[in-house]
Amino acid sequence: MAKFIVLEGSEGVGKSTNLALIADILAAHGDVVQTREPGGTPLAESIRQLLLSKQEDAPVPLAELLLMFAARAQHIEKKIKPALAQGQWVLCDRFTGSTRAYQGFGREMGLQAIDQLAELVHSDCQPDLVIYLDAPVEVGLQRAGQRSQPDRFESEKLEFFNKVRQGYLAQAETDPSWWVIDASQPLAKVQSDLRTKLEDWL
Ligand code: Z5A
Repeated sequence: MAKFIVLEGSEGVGKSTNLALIADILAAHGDVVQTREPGGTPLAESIRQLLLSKQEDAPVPLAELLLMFAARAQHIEKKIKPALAQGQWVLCDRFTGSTRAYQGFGREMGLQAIDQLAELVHSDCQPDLVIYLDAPVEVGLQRAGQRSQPDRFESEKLEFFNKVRQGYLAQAETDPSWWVIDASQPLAKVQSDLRTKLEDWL
């Protein structure tokens, strides 16, 4: 049966790069819908623009959190659930694990409100597997560093991304549906680790 798989990790660790490999592996097992958060539907992509763009009236942390879940509610109802109902695999770049890491830990909002929103928005739609690409923050930032115009999140300081990583590691430690892949390794090794684990799991 097709499942809901999420790829997580902080800035520049290689999510986009490895999404293609995972989609290829899954394609041998059925149709794959590749998507991302925030985003994935026209409305949710518009919310993504609001969240990522640098503007004078930047969202305060609570507005940022609520916008993440507004986009997610739309994405789940319009795209994720219909795909799963049709027996398609859903492969999503980021999900609520990002919210716990970025808003819960990075913005220091804690997990209580996030867990309540997650319960409200998707208690009936949880990832079957979360693949977390882990690397020291400096490695990801260096890889992503080539970008000429960093967005609002990419403009955060090292300290913020270190808290985000702690948030990810805390989730991976306590949730058995999470895998940790060492993304600081050369790409060929990251991809062979991913392939081996995923093919075993499938
Ligand atoms: N956000 C949030 O705060 N709360 C939420 O609930 C959600 C999101 C859902 C948008 O995410 C922002 O939204 C995100 C968190 C926030 N901001 N940040 N930071 P995004 O996914 O669009 O943005 P991103 O994380 O910045 O994606 P990214 O920078 O594109 O990173 P990536 O996809 O993980 O990396 P990549 O593009 O695949 O790789 C970067 C470079 O490294 C590239 O040149 C690769 O060729 C290279 N690379 C990849 N792997 C390797 C290895 N192993 N060795 C050497 N080089 C490598």
